[in-house]
Amino acid sequence: MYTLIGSPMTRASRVVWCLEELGLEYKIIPAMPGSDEAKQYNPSGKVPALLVGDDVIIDSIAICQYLADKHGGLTYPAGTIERAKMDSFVHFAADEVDHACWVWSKHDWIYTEPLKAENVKPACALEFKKAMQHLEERLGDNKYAMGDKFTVPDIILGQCAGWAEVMCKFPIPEGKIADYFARVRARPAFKKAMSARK
Ligand SMILES: N[C@@H](CCC(=O)N[C@@H](CS)C(=O)NCC(=O)O)C(=O)O
Repeated sequence: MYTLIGSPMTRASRVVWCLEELGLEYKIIPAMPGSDEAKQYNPSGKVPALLVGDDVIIDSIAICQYLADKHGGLTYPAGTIERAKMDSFVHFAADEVDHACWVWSKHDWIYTEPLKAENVKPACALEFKKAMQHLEERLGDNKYAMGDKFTVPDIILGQCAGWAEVMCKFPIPEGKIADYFARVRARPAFKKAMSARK
């Protein structure tokens, strides 16, 4: 039984999705970002965090990759070409896609007014658009990032898609990209992760 720290309204939803994909037992302590409860587990107050015995793992991607490695699903063995290519997708998701959504969010509803900079949000929308063009090239005709196998980057990209569309109002390109996001988000484990938000 794993204990996940973090409201499922946050990046903790990635971990819930991962836990569901792997068929693992878990409970959620729905701590809000920056709360005293979150700081009990991660001094920065950031969520998610995962309790593993006496250890705490922080960062949604590190947690998902740990679970995937430990339970032998959603990934490839370290040191293989497939793993390197999969990790490259994960870094793309974090650097190009999550980053655009995160900076947009800071300049929309997280920062106080004096910290919000003009033109940052349109710049984030542009970065997201460029990322989607790159994603389309990288996906080709693949079903998932790595082909027929659903892996960790599909979770990160799939969660970012909802964030981008619903919160940031970034347009999702029709065709291969919209179809890819619809495909990953149609998975039963994603639907269970979304139901944890209610
Ligand atoms: N790279 C980290 C980012 C964690 C993060 O920033 N989480 C947000 C909620 S989605 C948070 O806790 N924000 C509070 C803060 O930045 O102080 C991850 O993927 O877990």
